[in-house]
Amino acid sequence: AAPTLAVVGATGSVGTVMLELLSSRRNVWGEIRLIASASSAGRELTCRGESLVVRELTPEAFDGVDVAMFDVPDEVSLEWAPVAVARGAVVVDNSAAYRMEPDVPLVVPEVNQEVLEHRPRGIVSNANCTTMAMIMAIAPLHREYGLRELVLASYQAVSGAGQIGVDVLHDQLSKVAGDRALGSRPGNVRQAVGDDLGPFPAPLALNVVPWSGDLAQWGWSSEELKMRNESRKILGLPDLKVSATCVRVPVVTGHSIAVHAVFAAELDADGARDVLRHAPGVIVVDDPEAGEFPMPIDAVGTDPSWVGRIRRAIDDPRALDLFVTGDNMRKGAALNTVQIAELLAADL
Ligand code: 11C
Repeated sequence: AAPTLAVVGATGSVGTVMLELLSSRRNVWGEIRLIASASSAGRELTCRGESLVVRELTPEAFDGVDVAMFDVPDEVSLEWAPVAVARGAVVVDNSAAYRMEPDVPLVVPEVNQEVLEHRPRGIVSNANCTTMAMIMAIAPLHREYGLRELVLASYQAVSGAGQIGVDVLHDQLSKVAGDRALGSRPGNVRQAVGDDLGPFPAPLALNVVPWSGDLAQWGWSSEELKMRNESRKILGLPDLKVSATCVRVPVVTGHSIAVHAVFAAELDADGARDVLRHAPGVIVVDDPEAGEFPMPIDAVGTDPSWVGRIRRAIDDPRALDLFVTGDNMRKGAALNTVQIAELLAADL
């Protein structure tokens, strides 16, 4: 019989994209079971053209489930992924809860699909959305030239912080629209936006905020450490040097990353462009004279990582600078989770 899939967190914004993907991709599933917290249970959602009633998250909800995709807060995954496993499911978890556990594979199918085989805890992790967009471009370059170091700056969309982030940005934009005095004197944007900043430490409208996630250690944010630690794990390079500065920008969906990558071998931009053109899940958009760059307004709603501005560093023949944009809700979250679930289904 075709395998049963559970979607845990089905009513959230990533859950919504998961249902869209399941409705449009090759249909490998038998039953699809939607699960959410008690407050969302009973809601009806459409998947594969069928209306499905959301079930409450209980141990019994996992009975008969082969694969369970989780998009819930870290603490909910910590509590419930082992429950799903105990009931017989393999869990694909999009939270940060298990990513760095040595006995949990952190899988990006185009990059390290082979690690999926070894999952002694029955849990597979999905990478952070900022890491994901970048790693799709860097992994093929690493295979060709041998990666030594990454210096990264992210430009992250507000949807990374959930629907609340999107709502807050739109509210702020409507408060600042039309007032041409705003942004030319200190404090006047803060005043126009008011105190309700949602999940962000400062206004996003007419601004950029060099902070994403929580304070981790030594002044680094959790998002910056995720980019470092997850890149090391996915690429199998435990000593890779990574410095990231994570920045939130007034974009709804589409995380971008400016990358300075240093390699063991000398390289040139044309060779790198050629490597990237042949890489799965990557699209090269690199014609500045024609105004063609990777940008969130174009990448949103698409599957690949868009890569452009590909240049060899002027001062180092072993270093490359490039710009990457990817839809943080799709490949950055829902799509990669669905891809892993499909690989598991094929192996059942
Ligand atoms: C953001 N990347 O843009 C974060 C959201 O570890 O999965 C995802 C956090 C995570 O705010």
